[in-house]
Amino acid sequence: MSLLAILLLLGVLMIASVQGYQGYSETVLNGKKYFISNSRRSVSLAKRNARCKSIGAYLVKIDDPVEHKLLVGAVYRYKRWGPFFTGITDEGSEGRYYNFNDKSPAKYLKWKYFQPDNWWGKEHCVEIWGSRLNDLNCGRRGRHICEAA
Ligand SMILES: [Ca+2]
Ligand SMILES: [Ca+2]
Repeated sequence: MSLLAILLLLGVLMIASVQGYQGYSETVLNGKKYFISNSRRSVSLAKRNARCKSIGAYLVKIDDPVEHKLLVGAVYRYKRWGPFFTGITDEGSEGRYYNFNDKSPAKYLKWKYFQPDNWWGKEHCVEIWGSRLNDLNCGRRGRHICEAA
């Protein structure tokens, strides 16, 4: 391989590494864009949503069984450690789940068995866990999923 070819290849690799919305991996489901955060830093629910907004999105809402299934598939294909936070929460209204971004009631909640359990009274965020949902502590380290606005 010539030096020029190597330099070209390096250039392509560098471009590839900076692509993808500042720390997110993009995936298109049913014609709509979703973004999974590459980082597992611990941030607040509000900060997660703010990060989504910075790329023209919001923390994911799950509206129906179809969207639920598509997201479960996307998380499965991602093949990295979670947890994977959604925008669903019951913060400030225990047991009444709503979407953080617009405060609308959560429409579709397919819980894992024995969930939500509000463990130690401290679980107010919702993650995709396997093929279902679980409530967990909002301050946990983890990724989050944004949905294009
Ligand atoms: Ca709770
Ligand atoms: Ca739980």
